[in-house]
Amino acid sequence: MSTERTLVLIKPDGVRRGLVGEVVRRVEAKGYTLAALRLVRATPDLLAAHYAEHTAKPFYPALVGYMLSGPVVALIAEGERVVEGFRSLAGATDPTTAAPGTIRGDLARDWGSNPIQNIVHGSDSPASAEREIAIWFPEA
Ligand code: DAT
Ligand code: MG
Repeated sequence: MSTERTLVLIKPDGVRRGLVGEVVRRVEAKGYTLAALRLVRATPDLLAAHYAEHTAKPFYPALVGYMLSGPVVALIAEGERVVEGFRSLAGATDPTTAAPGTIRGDLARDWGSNPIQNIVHGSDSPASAEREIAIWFPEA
């Protein structure tokens, strides 16, 4: 692999609120290349693989319910240090305290519901990215 890749998910709240274009715009405006993009309905098995590190956490059932609540947009973004770069664009996990200027800081908030709804997922390391890309884009 010459260029680094990351997996971005626009979660069901992002799709429902019409924010697909805005998220993709930010990825493109930053200068990263889109290598693949698709609208997907997650399944419990797919989410168990994707969130393997979280399946034992108390918030996991609520997280799965949220991720199954509507379609998700999955995309692969490419570019030097894109994993770190997209995490920086996405902002902190908690949308209330995510910095203004970030996707979560600008577009997400606490709705008083479990789990945290924060619009996007971004892989947290190049190794996670390749693992997650194989789950969401088995042909890539
Ligand atoms: P991130 O998405 O910033 O990598 P993570 O991997 O720790 O965060 O958690 C995955 C998702 O699970 C996160 O985007 C929102 C949800 N989540 C994390 N911690 C939570 C908690 N304590 N309560 C409810 N939902 C949580
Ligand atoms: Mg994570």
